[in-house]
Amino acid sequence: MTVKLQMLDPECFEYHAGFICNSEADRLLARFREELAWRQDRIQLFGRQVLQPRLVAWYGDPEARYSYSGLQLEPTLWHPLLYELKERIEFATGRHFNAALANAYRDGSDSMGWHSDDEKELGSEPFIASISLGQERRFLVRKKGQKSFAIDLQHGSLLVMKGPSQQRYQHSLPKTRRPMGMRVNLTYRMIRGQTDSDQQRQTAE
Ligand SMILES: O=C(O)CCC(=O)C(=O)O
Repeated sequence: MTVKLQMLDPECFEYHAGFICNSEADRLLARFREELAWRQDRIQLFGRQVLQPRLVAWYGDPEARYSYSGLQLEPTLWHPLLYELKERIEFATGRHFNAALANAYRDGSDSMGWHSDDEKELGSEPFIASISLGQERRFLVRKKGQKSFAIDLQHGSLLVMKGPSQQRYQHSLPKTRRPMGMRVNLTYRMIRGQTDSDQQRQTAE
């Protein structure tokens, strides 16, 4: 079921189709798929080491270290086009970002499981700007413990997750048996440095 966009909780989500026009989105997709430092990491899942079902790349300012699913990501310095796009999203949203997680879904068997972006480095109400390039894929959202709804993320679109979205909702990008081409997703984020009290707590643990 595709969501009627007015169903989206406006405190938590905004969807902007055509944030990037088609011809430019085509050009960006071609550059990013060739030029980003893609890697496929192994993660721990139910006690087993498995390959993540997608490629990832982590870019940002030198202090923007991020850990999720047991991985510690050290940022690669900004690719100029990724930085240019960051400035454009900052201008449009009035928010600042110091890092971007890029995901590449090579075909319908690549996916992202249910999760919230609730790592402590993101703060309690992260503002995440997510650009989709290439193959349209179905993005599922559910309020924790409730039925999910779907948004079809179009080439060149911008999805914003903000406010209490990561406390109230989980999201995923499921596998599909339908033939699918490559999709590149760029999620711009603000990584907050550790506070002195975080560091003291960790030292004490
Ligand atoms: O590919 C997508 O749109 C989902 C990305 C995502 O859930 C994430 O990076 O946390």
